[in-house]
Amino acid sequence: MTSFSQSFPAKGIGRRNALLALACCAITLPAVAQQPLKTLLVDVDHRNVTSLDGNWHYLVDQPPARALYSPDGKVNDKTYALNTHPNIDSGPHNAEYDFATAPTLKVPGDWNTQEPTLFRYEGVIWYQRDFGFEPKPNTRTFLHIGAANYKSFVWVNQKRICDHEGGFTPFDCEVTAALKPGNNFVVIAVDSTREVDGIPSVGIDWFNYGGLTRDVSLVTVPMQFIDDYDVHLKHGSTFSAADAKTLTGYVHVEGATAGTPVTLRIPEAGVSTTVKTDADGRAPFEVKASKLELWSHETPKLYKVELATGSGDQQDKLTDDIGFRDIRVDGTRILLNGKAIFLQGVNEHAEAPYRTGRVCTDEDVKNIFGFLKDMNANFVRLAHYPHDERMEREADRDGIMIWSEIPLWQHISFDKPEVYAKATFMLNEMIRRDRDKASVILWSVSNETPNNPTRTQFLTNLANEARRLDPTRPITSAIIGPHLKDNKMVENDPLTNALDVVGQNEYVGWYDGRPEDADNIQWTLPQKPILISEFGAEAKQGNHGGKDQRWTEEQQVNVYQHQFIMINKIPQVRGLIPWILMDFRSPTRNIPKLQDGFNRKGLISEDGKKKEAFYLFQKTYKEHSVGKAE
Ligand code: GCB
Repeated sequence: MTSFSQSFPAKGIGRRNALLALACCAITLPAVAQQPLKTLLVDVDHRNVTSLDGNWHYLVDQPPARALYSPDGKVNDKTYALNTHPNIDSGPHNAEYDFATAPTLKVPGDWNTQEPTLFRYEGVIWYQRDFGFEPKPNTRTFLHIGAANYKSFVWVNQKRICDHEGGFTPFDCEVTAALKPGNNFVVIAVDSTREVDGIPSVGIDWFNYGGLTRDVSLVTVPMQFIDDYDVHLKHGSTFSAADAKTLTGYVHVEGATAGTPVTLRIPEAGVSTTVKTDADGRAPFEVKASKLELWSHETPKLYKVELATGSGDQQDKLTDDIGFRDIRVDGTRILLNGKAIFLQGVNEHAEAPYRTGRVCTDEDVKNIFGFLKDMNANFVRLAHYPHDERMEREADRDGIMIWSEIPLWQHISFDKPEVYAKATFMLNEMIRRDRDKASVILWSVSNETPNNPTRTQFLTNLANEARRLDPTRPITSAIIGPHLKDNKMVENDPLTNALDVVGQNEYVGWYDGRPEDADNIQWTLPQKPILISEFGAEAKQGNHGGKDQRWTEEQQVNVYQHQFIMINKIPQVRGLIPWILMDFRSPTRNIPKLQDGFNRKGLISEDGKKKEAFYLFQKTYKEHSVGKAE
């Protein structure tokens, strides 16, 4: 529990105590026996797949989850995973569960908002569904799970296939050997229990929605197949718009022997080339486009990229829609295609507008982007974990830039090597899924972590790992502290040294001081691009009163107006990211009538009603009246 005894710059004593209390009472469950999964398929949403979305039977395995975990903490393969039908009416009485007659939950979807009795349930739920399948010779089949919160244990036809830890990134389990012609079934136990050594850990300020929260499918591919690729504009030491025509990257062919040909075609850009894999199945390339329009907020141009390897029935062919652009930091500026930009953004949790629950449909994404466009935003921070891939797809099409982060939130067990290993898994999965999305301009490694040497070392290593995985994007993190003292705020967290762009969270006017204190604050900040990555105040939509009256829309506006005065005086601020677009569920927000289980810092209520502060940002962003690109 070292991480919880470390000193942490809490914004409010009450909040801090709440986190500590959660930490003491958490039960530590057995760690998942996670093996690095062999592969992770990218671009699954463009492949021809067999969708397993729809109704799945479910059974609740209430804590201590004795069907899933044996008393020694091991995962039990011989209970519900077998999906045997019990002799309920006759014969020897052998088992007391039955999926066939069990109720169903929709996949994708969290369980909490689908069934009232599961609303506050945190624990294990077993999912089961039948599916028909006709295996084809010389193919391999993967079960692709878009995300399941938090741990998953997967069986197909009674065989344990894989385990996965991490609630917000995709994973693939190979099921080729387990499938048979005709009827098959899959059983997935999902455990949403928070753990001290999990990422995130136990104390979070959002709702821990459990379940198979994203799309599930079966993906059949030839014996050698494209499982990963990176096609991007060459990222040299300098950028010149006139020369920006070279595309580079790699295509990885799983199972390929050295010398396997791979073709890359982008007809509209005049690209057509064939390259060969090395002994690791990786085919690096560098190719010149005859013409190339760069992706930007104003011109979100996407190209059809075609990749292919193999021939006849062993051909694997993929298409993707990819934009090409250059993002880099120069001194205190952020340059997109060589041009200094100012990010007019907002934070967003993956909370579905109107219906509430985890975002998982096209409709949810359409509603969120409707708000972003209405607000005149060009940027969104997807807090505090990777969101549904639909978000990046829509952002690519709409020209909205994205900050994407892993759920390394506040206190986690920074002293444990196994937690570092988990963090690198999650980072890998996030970058791998979205590295070909032009909209993603920043990877973030963490949010508001306690300032101490163990943490700093952990996150410095992680930031370097992110750069190793993707040398083309700046790395950031949201930092909290300093606190207001004598009109001064001095940011001296050494973690800033490891970052290209510094996310500065601060809540002057809400957790810290009075709104008007902001006017005279003198900030000392690193000479790097700074994004004010969280700031704001709570207001209950429809609650009106004086500008100094807490919880009113007027006070929320007042806080932001004073923030704007302060921000306009900080020369290296390159973006505004108010906390937060929409009110979101958080079980720790327990003031009746005002919060009712929601964090009310939204500019919009959970049922889609805009607060006054929304209109303030709409106008400010339209007029570009706060902040400068250089
Ligand atoms: C923060 C956290 C965010 C919280 C927010 C708040 O600093 O990063 O996750 O929800 O403050 O409302 O307190």
